[in-house]
Amino acid sequence: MRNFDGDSDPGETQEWLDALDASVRAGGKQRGLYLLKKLEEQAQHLGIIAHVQPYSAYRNTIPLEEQGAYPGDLDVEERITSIMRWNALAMVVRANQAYGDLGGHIASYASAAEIFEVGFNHFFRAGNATQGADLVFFQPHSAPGVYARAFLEGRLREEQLANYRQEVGGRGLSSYPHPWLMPDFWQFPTGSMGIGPISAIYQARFMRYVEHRGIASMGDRHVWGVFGDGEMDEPESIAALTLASREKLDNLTFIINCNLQRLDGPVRGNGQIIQELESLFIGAGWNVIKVLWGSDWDPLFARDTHHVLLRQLAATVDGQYQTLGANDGAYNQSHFFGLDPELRALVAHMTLGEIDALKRGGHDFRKLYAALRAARAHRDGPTVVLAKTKKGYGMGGVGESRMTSHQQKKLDLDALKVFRDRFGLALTDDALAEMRFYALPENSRELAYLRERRAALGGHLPVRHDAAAPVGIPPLDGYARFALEAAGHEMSTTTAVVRLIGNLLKDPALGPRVVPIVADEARTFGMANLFRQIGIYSPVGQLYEPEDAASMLRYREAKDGQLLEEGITEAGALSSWVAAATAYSVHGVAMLPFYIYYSMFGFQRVGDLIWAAADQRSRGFLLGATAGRTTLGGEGLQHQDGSSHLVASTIPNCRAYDPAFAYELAVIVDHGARQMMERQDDVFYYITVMNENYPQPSLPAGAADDIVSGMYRLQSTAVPGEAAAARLLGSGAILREVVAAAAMLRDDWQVTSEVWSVTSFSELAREAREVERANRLQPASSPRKSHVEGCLAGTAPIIAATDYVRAYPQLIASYVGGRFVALGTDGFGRSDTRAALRGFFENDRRHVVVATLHALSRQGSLPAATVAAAVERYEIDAAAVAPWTH
Ligand SMILES: Cc1ncc(C[n+]2csc(CCOP(=O)(O)OP(=O)(O)O)c2C)c(N)n1
Ligand SMILES: [Mg+2]
Repeated sequence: MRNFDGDSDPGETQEWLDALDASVRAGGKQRGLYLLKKLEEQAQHLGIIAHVQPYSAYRNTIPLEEQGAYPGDLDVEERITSIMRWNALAMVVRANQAYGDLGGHIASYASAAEIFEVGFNHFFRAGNATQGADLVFFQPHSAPGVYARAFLEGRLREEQLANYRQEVGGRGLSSYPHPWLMPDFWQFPTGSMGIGPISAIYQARFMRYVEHRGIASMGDRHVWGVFGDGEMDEPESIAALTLASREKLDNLTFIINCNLQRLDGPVRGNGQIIQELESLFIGAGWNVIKVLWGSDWDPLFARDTHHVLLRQLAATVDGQYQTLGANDGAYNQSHFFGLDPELRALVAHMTLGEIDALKRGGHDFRKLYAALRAARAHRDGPTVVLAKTKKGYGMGGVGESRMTSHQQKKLDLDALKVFRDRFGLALTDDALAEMRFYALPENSRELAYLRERRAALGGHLPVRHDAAAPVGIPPLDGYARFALEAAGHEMSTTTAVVRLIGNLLKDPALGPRVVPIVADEARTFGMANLFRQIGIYSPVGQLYEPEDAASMLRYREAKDGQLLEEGITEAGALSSWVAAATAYSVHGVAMLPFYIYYSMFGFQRVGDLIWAAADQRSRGFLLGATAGRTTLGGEGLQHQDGSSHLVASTIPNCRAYDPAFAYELAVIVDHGARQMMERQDDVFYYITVMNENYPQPSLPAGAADDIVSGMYRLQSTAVPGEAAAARLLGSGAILREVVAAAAMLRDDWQVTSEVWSVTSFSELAREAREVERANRLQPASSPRKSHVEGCLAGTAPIIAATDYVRAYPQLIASYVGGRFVALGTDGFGRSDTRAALRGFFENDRRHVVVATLHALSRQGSLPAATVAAAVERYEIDAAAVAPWTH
């Protein structure tokens, strides 16, 4: 025997191997396993290894003997799959031939077709009378394959396929899975890599939560996620793997399409992504099933008694596998099998054509079926199926295992002919040239099979539902009385919102549907009382005596706990929030999640997850706490948020508010809860709450509607009946600076002003934009006026101060008359007292006064000397450099 891999004594090695073989023959696999464990212990004792490599040989996990029979009709399934391949390809090529650069991908679905088809024909279940559907996350750029199937099933029309990626006007199909754009079809947006995997895990987890809390039964519904091997590099893809095993989520299966390539080239050219992923998942506690080689390899492995083949497979890096994949049988014979005489002998009986046709496991229905069945049957933990495939499988010289496979979207006639012949498609040259879609004849065996399989699995997939029963919200003046009638009582808006949630939790109808979520900040926000009151969700309850068992606020974990304490993972907490916020659709049960977090770690940290939440029509509250760049005093540059409201304003279905007072907050929460739970609008709310304690006034009569619209007049220092000289706008905690400034203007400079509390510049701007557009496009109709125009008519200057960057209040600048001056917190935050920070960022009362005087002097209402006098009087350092420069 050769010295293949540094073996210094092959004879001795063989003796050990023979001994193991003999033991397994005599005592069975368990005996073999026992011996290996003992050897491993001994090896650790001798210090040879610290721990064993967590990966297995480069072969299929499920041995042939355990594979079992295939329950489907392989011939029919092959034919159907070929047709899917063609229609998916035609869809993309047509979109690009006719319209230039609409994009789209062929090679990914080409590699995933068998994975999808085994799922669709045998595993992915639609809902029935007794339980809901499985949740399936589809690899986004394989969407054409899902459309191709829906077309064959008669769910999509030819015209829709022909308009792939032409969505304007509602004719065509989304590039990727987008529930916002195809609300009856797609459930989960996966187009941004990494979001699918983390979301799938938290959806599977939330199903357990819902069941353990007795809200709905999940039966044996399963979550399937088909993801790319390149995608697994995203932090989000792997961030929650241990949660899935820790909570024993055996309702979850990942299928990773290991085509060894991503967009630019190999995922691990100089290594093996499959082995790497295997180690990762095993380390994270998952059940791993590798599907590497197709059935035609089985006889080769059976004859590979000395494991030359296995060793050669193990020694081949992915970059080389790709090259082997791109080349023909002759190349594979000389560059792989020819590397070793014993290996060459193993395939000596095969023609070059047969060698060329050797399939990877991810293209073999039987191997995939066995793996998915084992995954489905696995108990007490999640499973990952690592399916080895070829990118661009069947695309031949233009795309199979090519570096450029991912970008290939135009095929010439010759390439199409090769494709047709490769898959035995009954298409004429004309049909090829015209890229005609292939519809199954009504009386065909294939169509009957397709329908029969889906009927057996409950019906079509994917389907998105939207039919949950509304949930009533209790009367505002009951649960929020403390806020509406605060009468000067001191509290922060964070305290107020926590009290509101606490009160809503007590409502018999709504209470059980409320899902409070934190990322290790419950104590920060004063929510520790909820630990005991509603319990922290844990699938195993509490296996220890908590240190604070005697305390009123004890740390109580419970199987039916209601609070989701996610630990320090904003991505995880947000994914949990999405699972709850889409429960109305995914489970037909409306839930109302409140995820409360450090506002800086929301839109900034996990903004893309929020964007995906918006796409999937999430309904719930995001609470950006300890908000405001100067209001969160001590925490400094990475904690002080000055931008979240600007980002929130860019999300069409996000309604964002920066309330100053507890009553504003209560009115907004109430309105939001009704809009989402009673009216069932597809919106979600973002509300910033602060940790600054101050006296809370009571709700002024008649203000509620305007609070929701975005602004209302809080006070005026003008003589009744006369216009004020200036309008002062404030939001959040900075409103109090503005109120103080109005008094200084009156007392120090005899300037009258109005003070407006702006609860949402983004809502004001949104409505004003709408009105402006309507007036522009329908000039013949009588012009409408927006709320902000109505409030701020006239030409007196407007000074707006917030705790956010100036661009936030400037959202309304173009809709109002009068000079508009914005004060805010542009620049890097830093730690100091609130007063020092407001002085530094120039959004305190003194600066509001100076800005007002300056605006009045510019319009000639005051001498310029007054401005200078104010700068001096308030000891403002006029020579200081601007805050955003340092
Ligand atoms: C967050 C994010 N970054 C980049 C992309 C662009 N992108 C789309 S597909 C892709 C490559 C995917 O490779 P892989 O996951 O291996 O899937 P395959 O197509 O090979 O099956 C990239 C980079 C994206 N969609 N999302
Ligand atoms: Mg890939």
